[in-house]
Amino acid sequence: MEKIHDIPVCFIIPPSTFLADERVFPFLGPLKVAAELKKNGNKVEVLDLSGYGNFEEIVEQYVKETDIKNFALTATTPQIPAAAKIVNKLREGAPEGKIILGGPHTTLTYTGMTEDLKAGRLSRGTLAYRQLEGLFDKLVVGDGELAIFRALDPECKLKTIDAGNLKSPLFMQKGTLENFEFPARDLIDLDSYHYYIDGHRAFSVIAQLGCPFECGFCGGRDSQVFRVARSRSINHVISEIEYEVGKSRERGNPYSAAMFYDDELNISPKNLENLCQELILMQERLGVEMRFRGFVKAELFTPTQAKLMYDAGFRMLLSGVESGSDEMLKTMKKHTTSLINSICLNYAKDAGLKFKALMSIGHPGESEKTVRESVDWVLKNKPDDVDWTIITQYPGSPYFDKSIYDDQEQAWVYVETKTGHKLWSRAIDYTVEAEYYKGVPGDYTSYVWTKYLSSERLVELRDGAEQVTRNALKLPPITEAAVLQFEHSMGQNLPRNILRVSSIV
Ligand code: B12
Repeated sequence: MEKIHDIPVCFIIPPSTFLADERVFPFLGPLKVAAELKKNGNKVEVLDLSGYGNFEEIVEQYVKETDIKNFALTATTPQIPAAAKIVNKLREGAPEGKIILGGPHTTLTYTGMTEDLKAGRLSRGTLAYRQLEGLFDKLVVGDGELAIFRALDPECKLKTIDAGNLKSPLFMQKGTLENFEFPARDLIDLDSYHYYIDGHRAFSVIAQLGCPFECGFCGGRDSQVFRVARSRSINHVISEIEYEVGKSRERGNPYSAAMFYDDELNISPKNLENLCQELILMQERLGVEMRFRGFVKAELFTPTQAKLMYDAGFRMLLSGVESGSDEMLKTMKKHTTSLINSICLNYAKDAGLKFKALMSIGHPGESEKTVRESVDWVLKNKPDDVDWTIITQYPGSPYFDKSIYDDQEQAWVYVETKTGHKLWSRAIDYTVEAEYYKGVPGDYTSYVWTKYLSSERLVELRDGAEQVTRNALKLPPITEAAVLQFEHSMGQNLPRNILRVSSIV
């Protein structure tokens, strides 16, 4: 019988055509899973389709040329339509192949389904997960590092491999994260990704998984894999950064900055302190001054953290201010107030750190008045940068999972139990509609509405808020960034920049 290490696997990263620029930072999740297979001796390839408009043609040609029969896809919710198109091409070209899906959409719709089962109802999570069951041979929920071996095992007859909860032997328990490989960034064309922090070339890293908070709009609040904060030792994080800086120097395109994608860097203040101290020592060792960027939770932020972060090389912090209305902050369960957010911003500024306020509108009960309060917060507190978004109900978020169908409105409605505020959202077929989230500036659509604000009015208010605040802060208007499309003509060999073959075969 075929041993698992004899099974070659091609990971496929679907494009995110709704984003203005898809080559900013790569997806680390599938690269972590690929790294485990590589270590096991499997032949591993990665087809990174980020930025390719003609991705279906690429898949078609790839399947013709390769002898690989097992495909492992990753997807967030808005990538599912592209993933579904890829599956069609794989089924046509390699009908005997096994197609596995992992990543946030699988994990979060499965959690939604589990919540539905507990509540004895049939709801949106279940419907979305059932669609995936129809499309894929295997679905991996949660951490893929161990679960991929189960998914590839010919003996395993399960459709769903659940590694998303603490009880699963496939869940990476706290204290074990150091046992796993760094993401196999060498399997993609890393140098085609570009981001600069303070003029320093940057890559992305995730030091800590999970966030214990309960924000209504955030995916995974009922999912242990997203909710349980799991840190790895600071030494392990530092080793990953040093390793990537070293590799980038070898490639002649050195990094001297890193973007931390932890949900919140200061969930454990002690960890943040250690991280900053070790970052300082690492820069001495490497003989380079580096820059860092990351997210903080306002109510946990202190002047000591601000100073240490500055000393370590952080220059810009991002924080989910979300709203200037205390009523909205309470409704979305943010555990902050507009005053707490102002204090956080001032701590950052006093330490010399720039502050980017992430604002969102379209929460349950949002009105002209609450949006005005948000605009006023920005005008009064003068962050260095600001981002305005309209809330989307993504699977796995309480706004999504706890919605019920409103026959009168013919839409899903979420009711916040304490304030009684409501948020409606249009039903979406996740396998075909990616356009419901627009990442391209100037091209927004709102799929939510409140008692006081229609979808159209939310779009007007978002655009207005962005214009007024950016003018006042003297920030340039957000224009559509140059859209990078990596075209590929049929009849040519696959360009080597999208396909890297692991040396271990
Ligand atoms: C970094 C990040 C981004 C970055 C970079 C994205 C990128 N190219 O990597 C940016 C800023 C661009 C971004 C954008 C968006 N993001 Co984002 N992002 C994140 C964040 C903070 C970290 C992702 C990460 O690196 N995680 C660590 C890795 C190790 O975990 P992982 O990717 O989940 O992979 C593990 C498992 O899922 C699984 N797995 C993954 N793929 C596969 C494949 C196989 C075959 C297997 C077996 C297993 C497997 O194994 C992996 C290892 O354990 C997460 C939140 C989080 N903490 O995870 C949100 C998150 C993924 N983003 C989210 C959202 C909503 C978005 C946007 C739609 C937001 C927006 N409004 O713009 C866009 C869309 C992006 C897209 N292309 O689809 C949601 C997804 C919700 C959903 N229902 O899909 C998340 C979960 C945040 C949240 N809690 O709500 N994001």
